[in-house]
Amino acid sequence: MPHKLVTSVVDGKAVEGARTVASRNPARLDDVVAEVSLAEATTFIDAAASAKRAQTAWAAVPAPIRGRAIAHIGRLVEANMHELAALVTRDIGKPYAEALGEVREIVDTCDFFLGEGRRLYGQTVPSEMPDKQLFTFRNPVGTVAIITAGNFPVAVPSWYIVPALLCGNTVVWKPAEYSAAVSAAFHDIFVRGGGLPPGVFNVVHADGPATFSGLEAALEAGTIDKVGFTGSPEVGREIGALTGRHLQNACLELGGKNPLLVTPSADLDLAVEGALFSGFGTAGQRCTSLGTVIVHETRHAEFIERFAAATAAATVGDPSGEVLMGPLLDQKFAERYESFLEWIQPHHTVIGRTGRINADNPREGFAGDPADGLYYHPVIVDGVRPGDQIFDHETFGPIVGVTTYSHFDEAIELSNAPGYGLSASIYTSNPADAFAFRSRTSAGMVSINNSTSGAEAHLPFGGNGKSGNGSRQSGMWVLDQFTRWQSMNWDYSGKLQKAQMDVTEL
Ligand code: UN1
Repeated sequence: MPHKLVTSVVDGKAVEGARTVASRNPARLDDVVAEVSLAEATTFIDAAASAKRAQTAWAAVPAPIRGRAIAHIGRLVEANMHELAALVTRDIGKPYAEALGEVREIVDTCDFFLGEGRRLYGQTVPSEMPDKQLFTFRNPVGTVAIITAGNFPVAVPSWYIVPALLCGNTVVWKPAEYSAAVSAAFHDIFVRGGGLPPGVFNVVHADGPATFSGLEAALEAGTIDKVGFTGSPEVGREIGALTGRHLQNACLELGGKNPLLVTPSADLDLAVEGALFSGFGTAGQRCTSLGTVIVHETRHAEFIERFAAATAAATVGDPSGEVLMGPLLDQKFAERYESFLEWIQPHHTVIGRTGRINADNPREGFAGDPADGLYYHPVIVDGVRPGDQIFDHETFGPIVGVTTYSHFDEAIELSNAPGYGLSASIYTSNPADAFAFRSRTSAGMVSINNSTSGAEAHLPFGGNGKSGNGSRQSGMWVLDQFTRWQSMNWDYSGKLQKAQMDVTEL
């Protein structure tokens, strides 16, 4: 298949970098999806300056008209849904049905925010003095740098970019290098669909070091006012430190080590289905993927037996077909995942085969169709405990730990022990357990009798602890990321009334 050169777009113009890298289809490594021209730090700096220049005029467009631009973008995405989803599948190996769901999430996000353009409410507030009125307004933050991962190459960026634009901000987007082809298609649809003037939405394809130095210089120059980042906790800490030094509060959405509790009253069929989907769907590469099943000791044997059988029957293979999981995202992730496999300890019971699927004998271990890509076996590791790396850290791959508990308090403690706090679920038919879990989990998102994955586009999305700094995306909650409150008071008494000093006493 032909592949194209993907370049950065700054101020409406294509900008090439000094070197190119190939972005490959992880399901067929000989399929080069795009050659990506990698930008230097200066391109990022130029993009931020261009966003800054474009921002005043964009903010002056009435919010309902910006909402109309978002509506047009949503329609164009919808009209190109299948092509975009097929490109997601080819670029990162996400099974087609999931890729289509991901593209639909952009449409959902546009649907939500097109109305927000007519609703970007402020308040009228009573004053403590007569003949004086108080008001609040939402102002755009200014210019926004968005740095996103490639596991959700279009839905998650839309969670930032759609509300940022709607609120009157301009954007510099740095997508993952390994999802450059679909990122370029997304950018093109947004700019064309929204009729966005040059500089309003810039895209910079760059590696980590160029992005970091470009971002630092732009923060220094005052051309970036807000940073949104979805990615690993390690990089999130660096972004948090960098933005903190510039007195900014980044929106950080980081990883998860998401627990799933199976209580004595759980419906085991449902729990197994949920564990299978959130453990191995997207090959375990969602930030909401299942990390550890915490199962009551009386249900452990039965759960393991059923979960192992369901996993053995799961289809691994060509993501353009109907499979539970395709390949890992990219060579870099495959290598990282392989190093995590070394965390398996002698006291663990490994169910299934670890590592790459053997192309010569694909049915060895769990079933699979390896083709010539980054296919791995789904694996269950029973007997993990706090202190084991596999219990404590996110693996970002198709591996699920299992541990047991005897008392409910112990289950809660185990579920919070790794120090993340993104998504957590409990399977129970006891409402008291469900509500106790909700109030005691560290997670920002809780599921009752549902898997850890599958957030909807209009609910607050985000985590605590190592999963983020408490910022929330999606729905009306994200407006607080992309606007700043301004207050105004208007005194029409014709005299100086001094707050706190001239208050009428009752
Ligand atoms: C992510 O992995 O970065 O809830 C986001 C879910 C998805 C979003 C995951 N809708 O699993």
